[in-house]
Amino acid sequence: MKILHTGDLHLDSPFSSEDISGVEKRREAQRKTLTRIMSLAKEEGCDLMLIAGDLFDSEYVSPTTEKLIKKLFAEAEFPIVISPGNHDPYIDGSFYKRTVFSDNVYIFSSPELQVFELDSLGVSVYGYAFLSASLKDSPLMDTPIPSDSSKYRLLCAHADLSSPISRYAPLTIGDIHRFEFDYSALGHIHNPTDELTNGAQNIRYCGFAEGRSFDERGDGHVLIIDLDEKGCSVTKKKVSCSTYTVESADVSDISTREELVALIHSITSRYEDTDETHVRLYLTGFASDELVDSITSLESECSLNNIYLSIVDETLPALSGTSLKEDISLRGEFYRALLPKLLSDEPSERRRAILALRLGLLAIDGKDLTRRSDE
Ligand SMILES: [Mn+2]
Repeated sequence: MKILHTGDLHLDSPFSSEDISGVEKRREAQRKTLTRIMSLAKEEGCDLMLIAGDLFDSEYVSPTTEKLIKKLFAEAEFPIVISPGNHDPYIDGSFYKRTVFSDNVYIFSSPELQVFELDSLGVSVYGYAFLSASLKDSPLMDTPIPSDSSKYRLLCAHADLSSPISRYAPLTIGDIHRFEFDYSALGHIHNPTDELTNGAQNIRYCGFAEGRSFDERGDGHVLIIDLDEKGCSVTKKKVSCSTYTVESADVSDISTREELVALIHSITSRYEDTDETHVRLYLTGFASDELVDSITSLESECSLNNIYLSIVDETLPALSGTSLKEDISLRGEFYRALLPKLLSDEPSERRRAILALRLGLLAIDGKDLTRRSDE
């Protein structure tokens, strides 16, 4: 049998770093990704879909999203099992509780282990629901293991395997092995690693399907599971509409705005043929004040149709290098005092120190600081 495993879509996320039109665009992309997922399940001939929590980002679900989900779920010719997570708990007034879904939709509603017996598929799907933003006990911990059955035994759960004291359903690998699930479809960790599941092929986090920020970089996927008596094989399928990516460039050899524009274009052009891409570009090295002043205006100028560019200025003042190090005046003393922080591994500390150096040098030179107040 074939299963599509997804979760952590966080539909209707706030996208608070975007402007109003940007927010609606990103939410639309999330809906498009869900539509792609449903089409993929059909194309792949999936018998079952498992949604391992955080389908929604919060209690708030927009009317557009509600309508789309009801339609997509009703059109699906396979059962859909949902286990509500910490972002979309099963509570009074929630979309899950107040909506009348088509008969193929099964939603867990208890923090204790429940089961949906899908006899026509020969499958028992175990799971549970978050009833609030946390679920402190492992729902598998004190629960008797189900007696033998000829059916496939699956788990669909929003759970945190990373810590036994997590507030987000702290299951352990041992818990899962004890139940001898043929496949465990997990949600909650958006960038999963193999260590979390001890590399087990049949215990998987789906990861994010559509990135929402620079913390979720690269393509988003769902998992397609082929399950038979011998075991399961898992394939990742790309479904995301847009991606987030991080680049950096040293500008030390650049002296004019035109050269900087050319450098930025050489980076963004790598993404010209991709879907919508959000590029965060860190500029490093040494830059003159004039070059630094031009950076803000470059963001929109260098953003192409499908590329949204944000530039983070991490450059050091061009004068600083060796000349400041050996400067015997207050300028040199100021630079040397800041140097440990300028070289800090902590990005926020480094950024603050760079800003302090720029402003400090301007102040020492008796220059006007107000034109830089936007920083
Ligand atoms: Mn999540």
